[in-house]
Amino acid sequence: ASANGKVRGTELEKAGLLNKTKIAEGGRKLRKNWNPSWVVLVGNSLVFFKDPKSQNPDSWKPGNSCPESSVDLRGAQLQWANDLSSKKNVFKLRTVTGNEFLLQSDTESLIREWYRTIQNVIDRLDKE
Ligand code: I3P
Repeated sequence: ASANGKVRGTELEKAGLLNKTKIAEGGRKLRKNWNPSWVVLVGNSLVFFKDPKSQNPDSWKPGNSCPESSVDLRGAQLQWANDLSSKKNVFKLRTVTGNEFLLQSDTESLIREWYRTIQNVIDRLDKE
């Protein structure tokens, strides 16, 4: 645990609403199904919630809510993917297990900020 009492790797880094679709599972292509998702970057994971109640800042904490799914960012790859969608401001996240997600926002500054923050976590994990 660090000086402020939080166990390293469990700090909330970022949270917000993005459009999300999963496009592959274990390398197998899936049919797109875009949905708004409350996305939380905490420690080494990106956690997805579909419940709007999850937007309460306390609800991401362990035991307080039920995430839809969670992605381990260790070894993950990020790339801009405007060629993979008719939507603008889209990037693709690929996990080591071959799961692929597209994340999108109409607000360019917002999606850039997410890209940068997730890439920083991936880079940090690569160096461990
Ligand atoms: C898909 C839906 C998606 C679209 C996708 C379509 O149709 O319109 O929104 O992705 O395009 O196939 P359906 O609802 O019938 O499954 P984008 O919004 O990202 O363009 P795609 O097949 O070219 O990926």
